Amino acid sequence: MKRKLQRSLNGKGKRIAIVASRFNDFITKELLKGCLEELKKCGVKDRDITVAWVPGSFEIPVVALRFAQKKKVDAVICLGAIIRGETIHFDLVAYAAAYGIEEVAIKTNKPIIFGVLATETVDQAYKRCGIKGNDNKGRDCACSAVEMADLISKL
Ligand code: INI
Repeated sequence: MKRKLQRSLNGKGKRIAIVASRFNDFITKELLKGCLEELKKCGVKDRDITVAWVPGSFEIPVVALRFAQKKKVDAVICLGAIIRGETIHFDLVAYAAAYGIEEVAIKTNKPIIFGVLATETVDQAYKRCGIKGNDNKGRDCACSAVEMADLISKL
């Protein structure tokens, strides 16, 4: 199932923070690359983009919260890659990241975009970050951030 992206996104003047996880950075660097390219296509200026790296997806929410609390940030994009191993660690990190990120959005009333992949295999992650095929979740996240920042500013 493919998500429908809104056409004619205008990110001019929108200030975007990105929190990216270093764990599995062979995937997250690709997500970030796609995200930055798409933000620029939407008209977001380099000077309005801040990127912070964290050790793993578990650490994303606390940094997302710090960014979301800043007046000068209109949306936060969270990028991570959680790939199932042999233990339940995968589930714990995936749930903590997902619920933590959602909590930041609700508490701060800011768009916090969920770009944390949770896949069974490395191959599945390749297919979602543009290494295999054309899908890149980072690109989708850029569009969602611009769309949501615009929507929230109008409500
Ligand atoms: N962090 C990830 O982002 N992806 C993973 O696949 C992963 N696994 O599998 O362990 C992972 N773990 C690290 C975790 O996010 C924290 O950085 C660590 O537990 C320290 O708090």
